[in-house]
Amino acid sequence: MRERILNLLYQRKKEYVSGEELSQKLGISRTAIWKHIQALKGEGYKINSQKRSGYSLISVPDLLLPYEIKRDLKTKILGKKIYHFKEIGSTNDFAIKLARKGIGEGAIVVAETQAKGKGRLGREWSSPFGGLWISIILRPEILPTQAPRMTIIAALGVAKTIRKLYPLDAFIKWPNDVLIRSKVGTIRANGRMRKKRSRVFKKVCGILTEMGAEQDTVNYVVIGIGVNLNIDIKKFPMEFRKNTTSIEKELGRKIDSVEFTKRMLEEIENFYLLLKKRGFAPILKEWKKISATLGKRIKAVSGNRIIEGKAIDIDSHGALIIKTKEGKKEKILAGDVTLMRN
Ligand code: BT5
Repeated sequence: MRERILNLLYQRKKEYVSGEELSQKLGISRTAIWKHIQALKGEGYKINSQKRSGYSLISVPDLLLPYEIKRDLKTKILGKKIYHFKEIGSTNDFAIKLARKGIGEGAIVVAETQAKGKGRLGREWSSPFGGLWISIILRPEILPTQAPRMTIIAALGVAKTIRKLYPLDAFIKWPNDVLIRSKVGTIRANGRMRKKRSRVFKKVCGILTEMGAEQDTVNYVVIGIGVNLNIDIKKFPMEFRKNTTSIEKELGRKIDSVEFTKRMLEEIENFYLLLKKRGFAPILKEWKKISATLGKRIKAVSGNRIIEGKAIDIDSHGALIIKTKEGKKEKILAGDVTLMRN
């Protein structure tokens, strides 16, 4: 009901809509309307009330509220159910609980900040206010070994969203990072500082895919996506600040987080539907076009294996193929990759 009231006010933003009209259109009493309006104000919506004229929506809070994400969202699956938190431990942990309880695919969990954001292998994910910390629950018909495909779909969705919405060069670093190559860097040449196209790639997004599976069946996949949107880099710990960026930092202005979230969900869903319809090959083709890994000299750490060489391909499971100096081809399904200077 609250969503419907908001939508009516939103359609005539800054005008007044009478309590009478709302009550008639929605089939509830004027007192009930008033109560919902109070609740919306409590959530941060600025709504003017005037006895004679009714209600007028002045502004919406700068939060990733479900009503805002759902408005005009063009997805069939993703975001049908949205759980929103001002603060949570980890959106992935909450999403896993929901998935185990049997929630349908497409539900999402989003938080303004996470106290215990998780990276891979028990690492911490810094999640200050201003970022997008979101988990998507899916139930794909894939083999457990094909789960890396879901990370690739999410990374593609994020990178495409950044490229479509802003004049930024977003790339994907295998397996789970989205990086931005700063357009301009300053270098010292012949004793003078000069502006140059930078070769530096910085992390703007990380993805953590977790799944519940039995033998050959995947019960659920939770794709956790963290994107640094409107974040001042100084909010990040010193240890990884140098290699980290945010959309705000790259653009030099704040962006509309709700718009980003909607477009990102749409992009990810498109790739998910493409996977269901046409398999992994077209996804891989898209991925390769914006890979920051392929063709590069890299150092990969996977479990206790350390492999140096040139990243030459991704196979149909999403595994990275590396050609070593000795000409041997090695394959890794999961791990950390460092890009070396070519
Ligand atoms: C990742 O791990 O990149 C996966 C991050 C997934 C975060 C999302 S947010 C929503 C959902 N809920 C969760 O609890 N998690 C997911 P990994 O590749 O292991 O990278 C972790 C490393 O990235 C850390 O050790 C830091 O060096 C660095 N890091 C931490 N926070 C960062 C940030 N906000 N931006 C860029 N780098 C960060």
